[in-house]
Amino acid sequence: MPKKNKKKNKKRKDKEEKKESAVDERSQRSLKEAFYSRPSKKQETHDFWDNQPVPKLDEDVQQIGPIETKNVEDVRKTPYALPNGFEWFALDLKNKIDVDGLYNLLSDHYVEDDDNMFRFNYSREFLQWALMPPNFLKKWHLAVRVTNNKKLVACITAIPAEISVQHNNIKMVEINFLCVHKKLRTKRLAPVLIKEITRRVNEENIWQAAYTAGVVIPKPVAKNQYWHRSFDPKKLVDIGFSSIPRNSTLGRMIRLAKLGKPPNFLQQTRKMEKKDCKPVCKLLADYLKQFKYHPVLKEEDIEHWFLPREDVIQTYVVEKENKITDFFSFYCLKSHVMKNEKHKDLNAVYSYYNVPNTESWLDLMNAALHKAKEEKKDVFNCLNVMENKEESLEKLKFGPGDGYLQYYLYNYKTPELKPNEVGLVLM
Ligand code: MYA
Repeated sequence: MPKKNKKKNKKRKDKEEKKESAVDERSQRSLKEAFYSRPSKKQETHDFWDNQPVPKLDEDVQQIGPIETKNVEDVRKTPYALPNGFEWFALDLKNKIDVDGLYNLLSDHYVEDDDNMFRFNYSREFLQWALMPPNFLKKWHLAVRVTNNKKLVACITAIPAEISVQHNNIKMVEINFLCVHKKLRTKRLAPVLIKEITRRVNEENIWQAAYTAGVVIPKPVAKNQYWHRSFDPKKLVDIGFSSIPRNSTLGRMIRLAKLGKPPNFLQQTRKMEKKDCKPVCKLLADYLKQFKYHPVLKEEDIEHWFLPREDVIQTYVVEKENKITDFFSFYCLKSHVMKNEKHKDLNAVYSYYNVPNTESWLDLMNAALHKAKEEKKDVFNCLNVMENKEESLEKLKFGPGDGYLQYYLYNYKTPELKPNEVGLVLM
């Protein structure tokens, strides 16, 4: 081909790519944030939350520290009363029957998107991973059963954690899996569950908690947004997770979803093994110090949270000259697709902790995308925490979702944090 034509062709190709990348941006923007509610109008009064040690929604928090202090001796000795016909039950998650019970309750009644098209489907293995870290307590795997037939109808969980808030390390709990059976909703059972888990945590001389939610209640510490990188646009469009933007076609979306070149260090990347816990622990601790809200993890925690478990958590380390220099991780979480004949599951992964050290954040995240794609996932999700910043995410063809996730602290004040000051990922 004559040189001139080659130049012309290159120019045209560049122009087309530029155009496609703009279209791509729009197509990503139309991705639906499937799991947490869109920001809703703020509720004025909160009968329950207005009487808890949390800042008011309109409070301009400037201080850092606990809101109230109490003694273990003053903690109520008896569980809170449940409505007649219901009883408290501590789940034994080493027991298959209890794991099945929890799995079934959440599988049918846990978090859905605003249009009730998708519902989280945490696997049994995932629940055991998420709820049995070192020093977990059975009494914090709290459920409500129907007294007659022992059927589980509600739950809430706490796990022990050390969390640094504005450089203060605090022994607290992480609260998760608050769920009430659909037929028992809006009967004020959630406040009873929250009060009872608080009592059980206070019994252990712990007074603070970290949690996230899609709803806005008094008062978020940070508001983060989900971003999505699609691998299978056809399926995502079919199930209503994504839509084809005006000025685009499915074919174009498919073309644009193709991954770029993998980073060179991918050959020096392998799944994390037990022997890597020490260097991974050190790398993560050094990295997380720069954020204002982050977990403090010991080697035994690293072993639990990061060692790969099939279809639950994947961690890859970069090894150079027998040294672990960087790592990345993501967890695997399916959702039920509720209104589709062809597809029953949405197969997603969520970015967990990435520590770029000798490699750039961009290359590390690109490597994570390649590994997740190899595992045949439909979409790679992440929050705009840590270094997951808009300008970098866009380079890897992530698009912002339309939902937000709020981070909270119970009984601890801190000025509101910017999304990238958060160094904590809860599942
Ligand atoms: S977030 C995931 C929450 N789960 C779901 O979204 C699953 C589907 N939904 C349900 O199962 C129910 O709708 C739930 C509410 C159970 C959510 N966090 O019983 P109600 C307040 C906190 O009549 P229901 C996760 O797991 C609401 O503002 N509070 O309502 C983290 C109202 O209070 P107020 C919430 O719809 C959980 C009251 O409940 C939430 O039948 C962290 C209404 O109660 C929510 N997500 O049930 C929990 N949703 O009148 C806090 C509603 O004041 C932990 N409400 O507005 C706090 C720390 C505890 C430990 C402290 C130790 C020191």
